[in-house]
Amino acid sequence: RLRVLSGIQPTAGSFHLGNYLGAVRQWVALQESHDAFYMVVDLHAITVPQDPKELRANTRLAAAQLLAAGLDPERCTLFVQSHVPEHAQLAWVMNCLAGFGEASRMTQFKDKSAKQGADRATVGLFTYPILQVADILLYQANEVPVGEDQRQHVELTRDLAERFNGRFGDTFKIPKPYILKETAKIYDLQDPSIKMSKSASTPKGLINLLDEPKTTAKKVKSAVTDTDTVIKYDAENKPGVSNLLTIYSTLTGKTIAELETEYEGKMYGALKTDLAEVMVEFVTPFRDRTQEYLDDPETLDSVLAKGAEKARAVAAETLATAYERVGFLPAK
Ligand code: AQP
Repeated sequence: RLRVLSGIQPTAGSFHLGNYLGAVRQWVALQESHDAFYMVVDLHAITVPQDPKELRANTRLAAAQLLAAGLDPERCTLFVQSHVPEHAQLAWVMNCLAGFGEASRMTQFKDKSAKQGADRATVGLFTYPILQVADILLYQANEVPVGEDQRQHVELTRDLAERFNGRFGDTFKIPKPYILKETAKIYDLQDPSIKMSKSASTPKGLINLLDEPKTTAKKVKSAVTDTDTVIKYDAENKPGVSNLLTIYSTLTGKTIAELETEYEGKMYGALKTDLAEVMVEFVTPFRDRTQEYLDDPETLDSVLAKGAEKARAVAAETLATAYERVGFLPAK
């Protein structure tokens, strides 16, 4: 079995539709065919200021949402990043291998630090991609299921793994990004030229899965389309409608072509009303299931404890090999 590894931040509380369609949905599918490791990346979360109480609550909330989305602890390893100290330990080694220039070229860092003001961005935000490199390499992952915005970080992982292997001998698997073309980038409902994101989207453009279903329906119905009237997929000229068709198609399993036929001659309003209904049908049980997991924190914590134990067994072995290759004197 090939191995996959991926993570999600516990920062915003609710997952948004981009997180789900771009990443989490694939995680659920891949646990059937792959040896799957998924984590809530709380170490990444503190690259921007977090309230400690909220961070703890949001970490449980993220795990609850992953289970609600369909991750099954019998089929995958689900854990919290900070429960496995090897992440931070390997990250240091990788920090010492990465060039300052190559880290400076990470577009996500450039965007996020520009937003915060370069002087206010933390060093942690700068080295965040290197921590991600360590996350992936520790598990010898073959594939990394993520959205398009993470492609550059997986490329960096490949570069650093090759550099390490070249310098110290074959140690790490070279991972590949696993990015589904159709859902690689879900766009903001109000501004379909930008990705749906918790930091860049306005509340109306962002579908939070834990919002009141009524609010979600309203957001879908007021999604920006275009002045044309034809319902067809054309990402370049009709980005708003194309985004809605992608979402509709993924949530229902109908192909885009089927939807185009179904909506031939119909108005945008009809598409939005139907999609609003599809969305409500999706988020309502998702919210309920999330709440059920939250209502039983002991079970949730025990799932995470077992996950951490399984993850640590793999991570510790890789770290020990990496330390040995680097030349650290083994502790007796
Ligand atoms: N719009 C999106 N379309 C497709 N995939 C997306 N992902 C995020 N947005 C989209 C994917 O979700 C996974 C988890 O990402 P994250 O941990 O970075 O989650 P986030 O911080 O909630 O994502 P945001 O909203 O993108 O955060 P900001 O605004 O801070 O940048 C990843 O696999 C990601 O690709």
